Amino acid sequence: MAAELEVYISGTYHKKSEAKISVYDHGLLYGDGVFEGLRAYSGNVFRLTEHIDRLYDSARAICLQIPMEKAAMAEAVNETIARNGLSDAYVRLVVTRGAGSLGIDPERTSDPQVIIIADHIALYPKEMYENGLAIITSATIRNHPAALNPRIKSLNYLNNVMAKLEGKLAGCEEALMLNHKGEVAECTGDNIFIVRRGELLTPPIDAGILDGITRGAVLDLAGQLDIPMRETALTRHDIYIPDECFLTGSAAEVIPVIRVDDRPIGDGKVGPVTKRLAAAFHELVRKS
Ligand code: PXG
Repeated sequence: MAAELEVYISGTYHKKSEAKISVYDHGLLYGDGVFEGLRAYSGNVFRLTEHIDRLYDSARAICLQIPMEKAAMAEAVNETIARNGLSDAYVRLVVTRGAGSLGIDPERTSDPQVIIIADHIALYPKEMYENGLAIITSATIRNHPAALNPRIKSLNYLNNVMAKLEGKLAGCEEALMLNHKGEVAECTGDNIFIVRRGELLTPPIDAGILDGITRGAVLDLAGQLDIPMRETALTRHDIYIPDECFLTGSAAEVIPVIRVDDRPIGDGKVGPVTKRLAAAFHELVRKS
């Protein structure tokens, strides 16, 4: 596409190079805001309603009033994709607390900003979808639910950024985060699943994780494919001994994991249940 992408900011479109937000915005100053990452396939946003519901729930949890109705938000997302001539796209929806005076107090702000970016995303190289990803367990734990609940997709991702950095420094594209109890939570931007003796296992939401929309879709697919599944607390032990392991996320989709902390998972190759679910997921998003 020749034309420069356009970004939606609170009702108007700006060229990507000119799309700007105030340096006094508390989204920048304090990470005070929420976001969503969505995918469109052939012009259709996958599970748009669920993403918008989660965005409004995140906002509500931090007492941030989004200055538009959900229906208008959905329309703005679709319009941003269409206006940019995109059909397969990644959409980043951001709502900031807005510009204010210095000081943490959210009451010192006014005018929350709604930003919609439609662009492309490539989180992992194609080769890793075929042959699997190596991950490490990060020493950085997931946010304690009593501090900043991981269900809130807030602009405070520094904890996850630090864990991702640990992964990168160890030569891995993703890193597993444990929760404050030492149980498996999720990766920095993806939920985690394992397969053990034919059963699909994933940590429950109360392990302190994001209620992933791809995670939910994969659990639905497992039900439809008669793959036994359970949401259950997992430890590092469980993650070291399964037959298969994979991650899910809007950006990542379904990506196999073949090594954890340098230990091979199963036979070190992408397993059959992972392949089945990845194929079913691709079919689902393409007909959504
Ligand atoms: N856990 C965390 C911490 C996430 O941030 C997921 C799980 C997967 O959730 P969904 O609903 O997407 O299945 C996420 C989502 C990025 C990027 O830019 C990250 C996500 C989504 C889109 C883009 O790295 N993470």
